[in-house]
Amino acid sequence: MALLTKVDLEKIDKDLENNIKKIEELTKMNIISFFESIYNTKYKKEKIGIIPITSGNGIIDTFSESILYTLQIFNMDAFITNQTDVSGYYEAIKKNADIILMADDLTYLAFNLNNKKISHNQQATGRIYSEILIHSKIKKDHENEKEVLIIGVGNVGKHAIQIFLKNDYTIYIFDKNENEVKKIINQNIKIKKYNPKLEKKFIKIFEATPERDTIPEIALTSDTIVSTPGIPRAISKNLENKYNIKLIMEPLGLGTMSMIYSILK
Ligand code: 2YH
Repeated sequence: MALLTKVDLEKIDKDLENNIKKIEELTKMNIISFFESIYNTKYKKEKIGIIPITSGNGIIDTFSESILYTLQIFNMDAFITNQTDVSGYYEAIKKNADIILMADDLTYLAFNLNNKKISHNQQATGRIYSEILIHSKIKKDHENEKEVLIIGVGNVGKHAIQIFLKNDYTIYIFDKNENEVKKIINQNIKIKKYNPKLEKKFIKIFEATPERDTIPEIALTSDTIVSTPGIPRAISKNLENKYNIKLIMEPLGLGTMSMIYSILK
């Protein structure tokens, strides 16, 4: 799994602002209503404690600060603990946190101490980036509006598959792990192996891989929406501009908001 770096988070303010604007344009919904409607929850001034974690590769410079920035953009009451790890947890509870957020190298979680709901970043990320595609209002009457190409069927992509299945999509999957692809296509008739030779175009593409430039040109049209939490960049700048792609791509904030809304009341 890719570990975020300071460089990925460098432009979190601009990234977040641009992506929120694009999501609002695509879904015709205000961003907060969008999160509320997906999870059927509301933020009611819960206090959120962010705990820096030193284990494994240690503290990522600006990780906790980027989370705090995101929560503040959404007018949430949040703080970063002065202490790290177990002492940070203790501090968060003592400061009356309702929700805690913390991440090591494998897991980024949100836990609501009041209702015991817990969220894993991979699941919440898979969910939000697929919901964006599902709720995007497509201008023209496309026959393949209920088809999606999913590139990368790791932990995030697998969650996306479940969301698209629930919404009755036909799902084309691609992953360099052929065995995994075989296993998944056998699970449901609505999941098919993507074959680039068929020259099939997609209006909706979901990407979650740790690789660069994974989106094939052959799948693109001038109406394609690409939704990707993937780091590094799933589509080259060149292809993005050539097809005027509507691109939702942001390293941390949208996944974090998805985690929070999933554990609220
Ligand atoms: O970036 C990560 C992992 N890839 C898990 C995220 C799941 N999508 N972890 C961040 C580690 C943060 C560090 N321990 C800190 O600064 O607290």
